[in-house]
Amino acid sequence: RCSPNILVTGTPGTGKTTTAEMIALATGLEMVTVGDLIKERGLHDGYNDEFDTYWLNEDKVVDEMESMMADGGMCIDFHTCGLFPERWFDLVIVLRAGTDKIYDRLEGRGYKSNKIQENVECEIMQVVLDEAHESYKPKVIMELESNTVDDMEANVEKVAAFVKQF
Ligand code: DAT
Repeated sequence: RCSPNILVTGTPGTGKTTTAEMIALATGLEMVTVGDLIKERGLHDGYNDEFDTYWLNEDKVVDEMESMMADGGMCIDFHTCGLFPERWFDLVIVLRAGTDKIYDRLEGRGYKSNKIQENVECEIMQVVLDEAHESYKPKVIMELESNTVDDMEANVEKVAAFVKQF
């Protein structure tokens, strides 16, 4: 492929969707928020009331996305990464943020306290970073701080440079 596929992953509230939007604007890659795709196309097994989220159906998600990933040029964002085939991605960005930032951002989004707590623990335990290392080669993984707007702008510049030299 002549244009890369990029995955932006990380705990909810680390800034994936915002960062992926800015990457798409800066590079011309097409952005897909996988969480929205799951809702719009029903790629789930119903609703989990306890955690206010859909039960993920990994096979439905991967089958649906296979053709859109085939030719490159995609920047996708999702809060977990182990379900995607390794061959899809040329760059896997793992965004990290302080637990105070995660807390404030998710509270601002109206999340219930058990869901905020679950995600704060996920970030402390670096669950998504570990999952990325289990699923992708070290050379494609880029761990980036996303605490401030300056961080985000610097991250987008790094990714834009990667896309340019691809
Ligand atoms: P995610 O997609 O990881 O759940 P988001 O992109 O929706 O996160 O961001 C959540 C909120 O936090 C949103 O209001 C934008 C803000 N935000 C994200 N990253 C930020 C950063 N690096 N600096 C300041 N605010 C940020």
